[in-house]
Amino acid sequence: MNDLGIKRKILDKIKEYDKIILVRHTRPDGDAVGSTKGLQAILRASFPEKTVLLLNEDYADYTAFLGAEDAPIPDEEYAGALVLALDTGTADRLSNKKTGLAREIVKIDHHIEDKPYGDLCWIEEHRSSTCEMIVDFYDSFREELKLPREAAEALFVGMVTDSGRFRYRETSGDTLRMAAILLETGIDTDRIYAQLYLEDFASVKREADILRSVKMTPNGVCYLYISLKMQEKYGMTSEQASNTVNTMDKIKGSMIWIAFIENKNAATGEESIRVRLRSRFVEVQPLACNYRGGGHACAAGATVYNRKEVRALLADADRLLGDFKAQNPDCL
Ligand SMILES: [Mn+2]
Repeated sequence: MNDLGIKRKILDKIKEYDKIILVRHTRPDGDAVGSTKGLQAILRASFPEKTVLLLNEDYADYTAFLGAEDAPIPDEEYAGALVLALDTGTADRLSNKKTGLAREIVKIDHHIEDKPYGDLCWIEEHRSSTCEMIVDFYDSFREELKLPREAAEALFVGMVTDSGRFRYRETSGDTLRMAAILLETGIDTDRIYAQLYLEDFASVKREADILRSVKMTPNGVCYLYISLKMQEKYGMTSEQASNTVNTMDKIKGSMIWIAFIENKNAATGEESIRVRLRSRFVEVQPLACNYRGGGHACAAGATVYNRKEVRALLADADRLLGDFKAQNPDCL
């Protein structure tokens, strides 16, 4: 299953360069931050003579405990650098618009490939997280690479969050073997889980309020519509608004659940509706692709622009779930 060839090529490429820049996708999640932070710490420990920078344009509050990223560098300093782009399916989702200035780009990712980019690509769609791939990369070259505890901590964050605490179907024997390597460095998982999953009293109350507005289509698709007004009323960040999708993951018979989040671009004023699709058993990625999106089989994202499109997407999801249930009467 492991493709040692491509990993070897990537390690050789890293060795060729004095300057390496790590980038990931916009609106970063635990895997995007964890994989870049983790690989940065591995490379810094293993090749202290190299400059290894983590440069992106946005960040996420809930992974702030992993530490800050690096200060921007002048454009001309990209010219001789190698960019490692992690956890980012398409180039337009990169959170560093200078990436194209670099001499070469290596892509390491586990999203379903749609629009290829990069000079060298290591893509394994079945992987539960990019962090899992980075641990595998370390494990393949233990003689040449070091895994400091801070790297293990960051990588564990990505593995835990992208696999839904090792619950999603992509969680394999390899996933747990890679997690074991991280645990063996002595990371404090109690502290990590506390950082990731404890909520303020106010947000627990807010969640209860929001759950009251969940609706269900005839075939059982649950959905939430989080307007800009609601976000303002509850003082939600767009990250918190996005995460409301997870409140619907425990409803029997509702194998597809969707959050619609109204969004206004601060710079352009352009309004859009961000769609987060989640599912069990039935695949929602093709549906997301029909609405300017993509992602994973059971966790995908899309964008729509008005209520009419919201209704159309819901009707498609409802039909998809209806068909699935007709063929799989045993699924809950
Ligand atoms: Mn990921």
